[in-house]
Amino acid sequence: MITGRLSCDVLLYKMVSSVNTGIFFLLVQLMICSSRNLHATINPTIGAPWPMPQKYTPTGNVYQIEPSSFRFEATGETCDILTSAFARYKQIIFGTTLKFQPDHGADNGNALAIASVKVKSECDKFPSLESDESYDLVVSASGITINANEVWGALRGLETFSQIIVRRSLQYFINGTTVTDFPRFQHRGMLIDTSRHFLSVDVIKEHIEAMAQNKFNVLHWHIVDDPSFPYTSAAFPEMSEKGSYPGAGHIYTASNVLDIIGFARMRGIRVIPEFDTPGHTQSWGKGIPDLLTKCYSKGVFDGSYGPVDPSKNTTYTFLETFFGDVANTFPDQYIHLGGDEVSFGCWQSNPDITTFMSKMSFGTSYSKLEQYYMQSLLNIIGKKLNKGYLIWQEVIDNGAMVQPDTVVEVWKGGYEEELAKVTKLGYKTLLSSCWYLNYISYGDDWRKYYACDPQQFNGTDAQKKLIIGGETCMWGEFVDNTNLIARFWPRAAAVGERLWSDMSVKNTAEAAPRLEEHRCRMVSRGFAAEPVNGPGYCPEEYT
Ligand code: CP6
Repeated sequence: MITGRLSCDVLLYKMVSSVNTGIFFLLVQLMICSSRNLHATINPTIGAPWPMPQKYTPTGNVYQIEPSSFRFEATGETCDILTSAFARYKQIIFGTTLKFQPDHGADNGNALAIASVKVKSECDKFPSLESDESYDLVVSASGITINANEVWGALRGLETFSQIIVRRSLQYFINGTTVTDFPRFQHRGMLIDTSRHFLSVDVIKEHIEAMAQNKFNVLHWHIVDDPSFPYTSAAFPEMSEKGSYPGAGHIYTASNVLDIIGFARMRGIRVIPEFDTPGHTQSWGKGIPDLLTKCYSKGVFDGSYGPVDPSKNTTYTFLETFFGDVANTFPDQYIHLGGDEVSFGCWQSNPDITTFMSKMSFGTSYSKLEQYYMQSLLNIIGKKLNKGYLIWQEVIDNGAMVQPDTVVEVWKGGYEEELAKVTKLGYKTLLSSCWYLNYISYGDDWRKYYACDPQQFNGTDAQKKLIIGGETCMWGEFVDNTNLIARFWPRAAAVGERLWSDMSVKNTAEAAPRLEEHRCRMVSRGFAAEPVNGPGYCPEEYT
């Protein structure tokens, strides 16, 4: 076991024992060591959790755990989420070695056998923006306890518990520890894009499992877009029949979607679908022929289509039925409505739109037309379907009136100004601009993701409180089943720590070895997580 104290003691010993070391160096070293011991983030530490808990205090004591006798015990509320988490974490911690694990119990006086998990309330619901994910974890000679107000905190505590256990030569050790933990931000999301390339249900589940390991709590499912429409709408099944990629199995059936939502719920992860309109909708037009704007060239329909046609009444009756089904299918209180990157060229070319514009007195302002469309859609979702919504920043930039509980996602460059602007208007805000993980480059780019802080902009404390978190995005143009996991992980873990841990946890030199250990931990759990810091290796114990 190496703790900060021990490694400092070793350093001090070396200093003192080298005869010519001056008193000055000794003092400097003493200062560094004592200041390190004041902080919980000690390096290098084996079995250090990622993301770093708010308060993490290893005691320096080490206990052994016997796989054959170890069990979890619920001492408060319990439900399916907790019992399946017990089974899952037993498997994660001891894995298949459980089968041939020799029992060391007889010769170990200091083995811990039971982890007691106490949940005060709320066990069998769906996670939400208001979920309480806080927990305490104590590992001492008198036992292992996890205390949480809600089951969501117990899940995060179980994850931390699984990380501070270290396997060495088929024996399991755990660091004596006191953890008090809660997330810095309530919304810690990851965007996947299943329109540019289809992602299988299995790969999505594998990704959700990796999210849980990194304490992310929102899967932002950008499920449809221009290239394909894999979502099976109960009300309009022709949309996926005609709009999905051809060939077998490029759709998500209703039961696939429920399966993914249920799998995520068990891990305290919300599934927020995005149905992006009025742009990014080419695939919608295959099943619903009159939905999109006909584009004209020299006064005649040229055979191509633009954004959703905002001038027709039928558009809005369609949207109400379509989103009615979406609202029933996805239990989360929020739906992402997109609203980004609307190009006006096709609208400008269409004579019916021109007539509608003058009837509505929009002049030649196509952003007024866009605003009119978004406003009507937001009213359907907010007032008729009683759901909250997330939108991309353009909707606010174009001046639409949105519900006060709207969440605005900032994704463009110049995000500091945009965060200041959107929070000044009083909206809850998410940042994703600095976390586009579909961009890849050679080297340890996790450092730049780690450095980006969503509350670093010019604003009041009240404005900063409106930042509810952030999202890392994996746009799918060059990503499918073959590379989703490796492209996300472990680079996204850097974002995971930024969104979970205290803002003072930002020293990359300190984070680097912990992230390296965490990456090995991901590999040991079967994820194809890439190397992070250049040349290196994972300990044999993890392979
Ligand atoms: N698709 C949709 C995209 C993007 C957006 N919306 C996107 C734009 C620019 C970059 C990456 C992704 N592919 N529907 C913008 C939110 Cl750099």
